[in-house]
Amino acid sequence: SRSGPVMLSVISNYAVCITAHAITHQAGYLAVDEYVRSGMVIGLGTGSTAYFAVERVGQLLANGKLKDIVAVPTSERTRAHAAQLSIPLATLDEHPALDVAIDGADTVDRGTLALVKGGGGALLREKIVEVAAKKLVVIVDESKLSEGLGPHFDLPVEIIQFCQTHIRRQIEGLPSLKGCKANLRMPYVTDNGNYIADLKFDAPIADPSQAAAELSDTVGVVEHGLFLDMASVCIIAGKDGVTTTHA
Ligand code: ABF
Repeated sequence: SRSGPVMLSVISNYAVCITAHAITHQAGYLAVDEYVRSGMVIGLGTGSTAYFAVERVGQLLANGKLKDIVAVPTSERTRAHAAQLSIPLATLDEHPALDVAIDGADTVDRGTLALVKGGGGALLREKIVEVAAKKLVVIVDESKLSEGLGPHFDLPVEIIQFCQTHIRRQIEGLPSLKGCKANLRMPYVTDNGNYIADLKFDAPIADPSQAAAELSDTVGVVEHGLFLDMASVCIIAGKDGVTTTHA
């Protein structure tokens, strides 16, 4: 019968999920334990790894080990999670300078800690919050590490809805992105009411700084998921434990 192998595959996928969950949990908790102190203004990231950092802040506030924290969330999802844990929330309008921000990533370049972010669709709020932080602590599992950026995970770019096909064609024609395919993420609208184009590459982006500049100069692009020269620390959860790399 076919049920045996199917069942085995379900069980082994479940085991992989549990393992990934357990290791990213450690990275999220460690980031808070190492880098968040009472009295800080902190940025809270988005995604399944950042979820654990939010959870840890909530725990430490509840048991009194952290006090006087103010948090700026990077998405409506994170805002709701933090509010549920009674974490005091604010915006950059009230607190324009953050002590630290903690967030996940879709790709981390091993050599430079340059990041691709935005798989979760929150890249614009993540970037505006995280550039305001003195320190950006990135938390990932080891599957996110790569040599260079591009083929490992499609590069998300937030674009306006108006003339989205034209904007995607403009992006595909940028000199530093030649050969990429800008696919519209459907159905998806960001917290800011925009669309996401996911850029697919066959080879690593040769010059990420140039690509970032060309994307930023494209009319209709709101923000892109290249986070260059931003991460100070990367906490990496692997099957043999958690390691920390500094930029
Ligand atoms: C955020 O969540 C994003 O920038 C990134 O797209 C995503 C990573 O999610 P996960 O930790 O669930 O893989 O950090």
